[in-house]
Amino acid sequence: MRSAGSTQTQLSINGSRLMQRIATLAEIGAIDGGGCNRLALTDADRDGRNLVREWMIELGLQIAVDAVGNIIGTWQVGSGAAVMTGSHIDTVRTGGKYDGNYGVLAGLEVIQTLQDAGVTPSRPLAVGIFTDEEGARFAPDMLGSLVYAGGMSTEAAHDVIGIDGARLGDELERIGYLGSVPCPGIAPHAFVELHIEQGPLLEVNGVRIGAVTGVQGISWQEVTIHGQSNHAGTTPMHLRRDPAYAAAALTVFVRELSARYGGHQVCTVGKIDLHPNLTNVVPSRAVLTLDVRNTDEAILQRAEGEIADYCDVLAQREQVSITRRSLARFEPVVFDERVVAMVERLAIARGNSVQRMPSGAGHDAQMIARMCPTAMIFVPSHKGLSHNVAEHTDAVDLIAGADVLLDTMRELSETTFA
Ligand code: HGY
Ligand code: MN
Ligand code: MN
Repeated sequence: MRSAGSTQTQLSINGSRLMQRIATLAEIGAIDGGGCNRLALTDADRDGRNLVREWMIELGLQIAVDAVGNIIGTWQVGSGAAVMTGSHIDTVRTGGKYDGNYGVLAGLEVIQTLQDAGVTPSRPLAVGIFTDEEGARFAPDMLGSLVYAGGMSTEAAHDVIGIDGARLGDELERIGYLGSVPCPGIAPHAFVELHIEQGPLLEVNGVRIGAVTGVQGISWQEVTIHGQSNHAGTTPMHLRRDPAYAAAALTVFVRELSARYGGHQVCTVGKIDLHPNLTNVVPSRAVLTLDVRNTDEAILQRAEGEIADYCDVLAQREQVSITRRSLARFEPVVFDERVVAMVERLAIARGNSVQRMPSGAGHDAQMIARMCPTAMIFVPSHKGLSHNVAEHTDAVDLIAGADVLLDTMRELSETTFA
């Protein structure tokens, strides 16, 4: 790897402009408590897309919308494949202002800073807004970047049915983002994503910048449990075939599995739907989701195996039927050491405290890493909160992270990866 970037004059992003854009975007889909609800491909997501696309046009970027609605804004300067940054602007139902939004808007800020300074990089710079990163409405998560990277066909993505019964392709058309640019997308020269940590580590350690080494493996399953609907008052306990009880037992089991495994093992039951969901009826059906993650693929597979075995035991014991459907399955990803080391060096050169760390959350970078040298930059999350309206990162940290993104993108545009 050769890099001519280190002799560049140091620039700094316009912090108030970045903070203003974050605040303006956060007004779209704003909910009580200061957060956002812009589930993928809803009207609110459309409105957020329209706003950021306007900002891209104001910067003179060439806009490409692809077949799954990814928006790629490119500053067509220099030559060769673009250095790309980006993230997502869809949110979970109780999202914060920064998850995803920060990385997209910092990418625009980097380009505007260079334009203001009359500095033209040797390569095009691109900012990606990837569709449905959260996967909260349409599974899997990171769907848009997965299709962009060739990990899922456009047709399969269009046919994904959301938790509300909507078809992804129909929703893309309805909000006007069924683009004509084919997927997979053009491989960038390199990709670097700036994101809030969404965990407690940086703040607890008093460190400002995370040089992210990779992303842990993710296994999402939908578990459907059928029992027998019955009268809550007349049905003796020993005669019940109660899916709600089975769902609760499975929830406790995965919590205890995480405690037994320790380390990076995490399990979450985020969604439980009972039918008919009435006070005086023993349910006939329970549908729940399992989100199981680990940085180690072998341990993640062991956890999946234990869960499958427990479901068999539970079905037998409670006389219910249990079926499982995979919603997402991604192996752990290790980022390119050359880019991780660049992030680390440039962050230190700016006087930041830095530490290397894996990401507990999924990110678009883990998909684009299939196409080109990729890494991520983290800034602290206050109290480690995210997917929560109280999500917060101090402006000084957000600005510091964007300056590291600026330096990294500049150096990547002058770097040749042998
Ligand atoms: O699920 C995740 O980790 C990400 O927020 N989509
Ligand atoms: Mn995110
Ligand atoms: Mn998220």
